[in-house]
Amino acid sequence: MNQDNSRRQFFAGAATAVAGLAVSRTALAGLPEPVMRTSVETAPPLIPTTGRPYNPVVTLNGWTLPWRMNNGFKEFHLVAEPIEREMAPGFKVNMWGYNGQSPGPTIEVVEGDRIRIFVTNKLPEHTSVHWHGQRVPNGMDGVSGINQKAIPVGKTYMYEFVARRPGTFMYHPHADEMVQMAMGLMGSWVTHPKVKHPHISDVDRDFCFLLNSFDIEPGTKTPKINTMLDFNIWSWNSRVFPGIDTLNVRKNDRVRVRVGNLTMTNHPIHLHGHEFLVTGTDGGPTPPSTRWYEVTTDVAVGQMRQIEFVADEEGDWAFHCHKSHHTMNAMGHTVPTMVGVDHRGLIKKIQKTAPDYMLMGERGMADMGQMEMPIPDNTAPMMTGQGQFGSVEMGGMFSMLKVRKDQKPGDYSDPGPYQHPKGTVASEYTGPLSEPARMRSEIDNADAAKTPTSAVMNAKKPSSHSGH
Ligand SMILES: [Cu+2]
Repeated sequence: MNQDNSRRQFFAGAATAVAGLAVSRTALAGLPEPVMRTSVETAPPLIPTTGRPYNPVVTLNGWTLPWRMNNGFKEFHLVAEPIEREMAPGFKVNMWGYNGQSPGPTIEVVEGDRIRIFVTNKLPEHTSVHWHGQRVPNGMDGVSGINQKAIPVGKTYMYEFVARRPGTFMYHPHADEMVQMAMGLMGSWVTHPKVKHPHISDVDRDFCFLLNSFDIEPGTKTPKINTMLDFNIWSWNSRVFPGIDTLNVRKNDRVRVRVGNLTMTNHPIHLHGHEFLVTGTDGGPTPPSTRWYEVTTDVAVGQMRQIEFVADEEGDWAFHCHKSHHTMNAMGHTVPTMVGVDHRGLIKKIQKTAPDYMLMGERGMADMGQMEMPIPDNTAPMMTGQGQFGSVEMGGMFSMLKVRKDQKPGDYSDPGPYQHPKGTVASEYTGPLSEPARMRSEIDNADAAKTPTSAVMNAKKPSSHSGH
């Protein structure tokens, strides 16, 4: 991300909105001007200049919504509207979002803050907002039909409540919910502690993002809204690898990552190179006596998790969902398993009638990450990304934690690929090779002595994959 430029534009925009409103008493009584942002770059932390102080979070490929103070209320203005989100370079999707983006901007407040949120509906149908996980008066909970009337098209509703407990939360519609979430309508919410909390540590870097998913036919631009389970695009904040920014930190930083899951399946989130503690869940900060170290934490549907660790190992560490089909982009599930099948001879016959036919899969699918496969326009390749040693063969819910000793405090820019110290990279062994003794004796002892070893290796696995 272009840190300086992004910071300058962002604060210029925020300052204009706030200054414009401060000039007139009548303006203060009215609706706050909505702050919009269309960039997919990770915005620098929004340092609070009004209200109670706190240490801001950084939203991956997102931003925090500026507010205005009005007679003791912290006022925000969300606008629900159709938007276009670039999920990865060259892959643009029609979504529904808030204030120019899907997900909407992160809302950051402090425990005890009195909150007023104006929600303007510019969608083609009614909506509502549910403040997932928070303690609110029942009529502010946002379930249309039960807690409030749905917000009609073109209308603005007002929500008012006190941010009663610190933690990681989410917001999303609770009206035609399946469709509106399938279109990307959602956002993160962080309530910071008012005073030092015994179970909330001070951290040097605090990241947050939502897990979300879409069903987008390759070559098309609009998610299928009636999909229940069979999604094919697995994203963090409506971005897929290599479109997800990396988490860039300074060596020995204490790092917190807040993750919320608004997909329809669970995601085991896995970090390489470090052990972490789950320091918070949907219910708020966890008591230290209940914590244990892990390298993978499962985030179930509708849940939030906060993980914390000290980034004391330098390098580029993979950080991803451990469901292997969630680190791929759209593919056809009807691709048969061809591992171990010898196609030689067959391909020439097929190419006589279909000259473009490419053979894949008989040696695994890594070829797909390396070949320039012809794919429809506006599609993220299934397995993609280039690292300093070649193809990464990933997609979807994949990023990296980049730990550098010379990353400056407060600098979130990408330091580039890690420069490994000499002799610390796995490399080819070129010494003498001896015959494996065990294999030799097994073959000598059995009748299999007559069987060629190649036949033993030539197993074919039938495929009948469907669903997840
Ligand atoms: Cu997953």
